[in-house]
Amino acid sequence: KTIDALISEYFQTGTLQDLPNKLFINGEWVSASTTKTIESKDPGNGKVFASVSAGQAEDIDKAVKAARDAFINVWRDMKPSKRGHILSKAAEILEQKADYFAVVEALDSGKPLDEAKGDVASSVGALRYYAGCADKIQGDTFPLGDGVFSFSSVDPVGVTAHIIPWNYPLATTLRGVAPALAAGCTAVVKPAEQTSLTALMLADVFVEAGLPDGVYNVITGTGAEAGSPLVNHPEVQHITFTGSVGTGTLVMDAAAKNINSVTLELGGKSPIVALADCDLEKTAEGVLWAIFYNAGQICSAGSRLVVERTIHRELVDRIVEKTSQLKAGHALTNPNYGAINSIEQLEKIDGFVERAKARGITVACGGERIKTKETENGWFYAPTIMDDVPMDDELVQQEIFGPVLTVQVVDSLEEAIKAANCTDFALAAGVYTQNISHALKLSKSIDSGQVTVNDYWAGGIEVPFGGNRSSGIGREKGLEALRNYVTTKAITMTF
Ligand code: TXE
Repeated sequence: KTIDALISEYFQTGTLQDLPNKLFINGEWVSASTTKTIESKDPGNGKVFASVSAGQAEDIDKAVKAARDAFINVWRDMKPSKRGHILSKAAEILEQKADYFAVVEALDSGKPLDEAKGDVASSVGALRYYAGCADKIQGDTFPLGDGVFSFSSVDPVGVTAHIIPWNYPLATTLRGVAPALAAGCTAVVKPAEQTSLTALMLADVFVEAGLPDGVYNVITGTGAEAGSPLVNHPEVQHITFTGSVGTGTLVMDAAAKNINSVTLELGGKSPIVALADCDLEKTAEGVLWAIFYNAGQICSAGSRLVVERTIHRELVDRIVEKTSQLKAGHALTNPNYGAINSIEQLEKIDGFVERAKARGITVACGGERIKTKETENGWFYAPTIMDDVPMDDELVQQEIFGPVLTVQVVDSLEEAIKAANCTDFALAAGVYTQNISHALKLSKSIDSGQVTVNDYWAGGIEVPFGGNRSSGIGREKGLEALRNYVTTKAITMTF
């Protein structure tokens, strides 16, 4: 079906044909052990358009056992270049089905269709990148002198669990699953209950690509009923989790009980430092998209602007001016500004802003839900800028996970560094300056997993991604991600 046919089917019927609603275990679509289901709601109008199964501990157990068998019997020992070939094939198939995936992703998450297309393209990119890595994971030799030969074998860890959030459902799934599979591990995925469809649809892509049964399994369900049994399962060897700090703590606790490794990609409150000598236009444009892309529902969104006083007024005015270009609407009408994923998240954002207003904090723009003809009864929040906020305010300290930019005004480079590092989070940061020494100084001094200079979203699958402190543990993307899924065995022989 063409993209236009899919869109008109949705607007005429309120759903799409053939959306998956079963669990995918051991290469087969199977019913869950209960008849309970979870509704998928369209954030653009609040209506239910699909439903998925509420998987239970029993289903998780079946999926983990299938993944364990597939690991031991097929995938672990398959020639790595063949594993890579299957992943390449999956990339090709996903690319052919990109429009279908983008439409479903946009509907499920509320993000504009073009943003969803970008997510599918980056997911294809992740599959291709790690397909190429499959036969390049190799060991070392160690010098022990005459009569001894010592070398290492780098082996897959086993069954890996992937707990996925709702803001980048497909892209986060493949960001973890692609390197895991390339390394020779098998996977059990638990998507977010709000956005389960594309992880399920991916199963058909893998089947068509020739992935052996049991290598990729998907159990939809709630965090408590499906996520918790998965991360607590004794046969799981590594957990890759993206989500909130609170749930991340529970995941790490579960991993500790089984002595498992974890990759935790948690929240952020990432600063963008704008120095007096920055290119104001480029900075305003960079900040606009750093906070308002995906309506701010990005762990690494640039949610705090740390700006030197001499340019504060002009820069904020320019960003405010630019927010008038953002037009909210239903994801499938392809606006340039999308919805908030759930009513709960919308209320959370509203709560932060209303409390700040009550404390007397200046609202430079936005500060309310959007209710227009285009947004019907959907969950939309206006692009919001809260100006000149004190360092200890909750707007500075806590992750809002929505389209709210918090501005902090500083008087020197030293103050800017202090302001940038003033939260418990340390995920990402941006720097806007024309002075290379200042750019280097800030890049080194800001505590974060990544810093970009003069273009907030520069980067790609090649670049390691992750945070420090409350923002998490470990890195995804790049060659570093492969380390999450392997263990080193040292073999020493005497002769
Ligand atoms: O997150 P949860 P929620 C932040 C953001 C947001 C807040 C709450 O600030 O407002 O978290 O969102 C699964 N064992 N981020 O409630 O609970 C759950 O089913 C195992 C930032 O959605 O962390 C889902 O699949 N799994 C983030 C996933 O964890 C459990 C993206 C994330 O849900 C579980 C999303 C349990 N006990 C939210 N409980 C980012 N870093 O990008 C829940 N889950």
